[in-house]
Amino acid sequence: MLTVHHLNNSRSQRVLWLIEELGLPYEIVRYQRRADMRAPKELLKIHPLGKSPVITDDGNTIAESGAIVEYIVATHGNGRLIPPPNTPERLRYTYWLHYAEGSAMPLLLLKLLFNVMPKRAPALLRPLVRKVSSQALTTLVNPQLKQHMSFWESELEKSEWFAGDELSAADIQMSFPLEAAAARGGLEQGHPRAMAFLERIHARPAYQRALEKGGPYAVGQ
Ligand SMILES: N[C@@H](CCC(=O)N[C@@H](CS)C(=O)NCC(=O)O)C(=O)O
Repeated sequence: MLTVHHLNNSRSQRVLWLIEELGLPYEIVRYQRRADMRAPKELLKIHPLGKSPVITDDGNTIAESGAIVEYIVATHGNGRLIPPPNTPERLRYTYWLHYAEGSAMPLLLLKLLFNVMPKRAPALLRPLVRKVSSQALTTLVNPQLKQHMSFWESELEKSEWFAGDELSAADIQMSFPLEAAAARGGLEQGHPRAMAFLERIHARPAYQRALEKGGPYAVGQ
């Protein structure tokens, strides 16, 4: 039985959505974030890094959302949510599947960190930390994030979904960076296609069922 070890308000929401799109049977084991937003220690019993998502299935334990998406689509997908091999769509699919966590999320995490650091710094150091963070945001993070968001916008101009005209698991993987960018990256300014993408996915019955199962979800807030 496919089991999702689900941390509330986290990337594992994406895995629930994928499984709901495929209509597969599964069970959820729930974990609550601690007050400091870290995962509870019990997740370490499932995988040495103690992060979410992680799934278990048929004696396998699989962590890292891209690897989980690949595994579920290959093992249980029956050819669904993945473009046929040796097509331009398949190449785009592979690219976005890796890009989401490899390139987009590190930038969005830096944005979150530099925004939070001044608030968490000891009072005496706060002005200095604020200055350093603000400089890092202005010179390093924000310009790159802007470039990435324009890239998403231009790709969504080519086709409605990231890998072509059909929804694929790459869109499910890309949903988290787009949701994070809408919450804290300024996506709503000048990226109508990316915002329409979010509206389209939020309207999907499988997305809504996954939300009901996963519980409150507020990426980046
Ligand atoms: N690149 C990993 C990131 C995993 C990750 O950082 N997960 C977060 C939840 S969104 C987590 O477990 N945070 C709690 C913690 O680090 O203690 C993936 O996509 O699976």
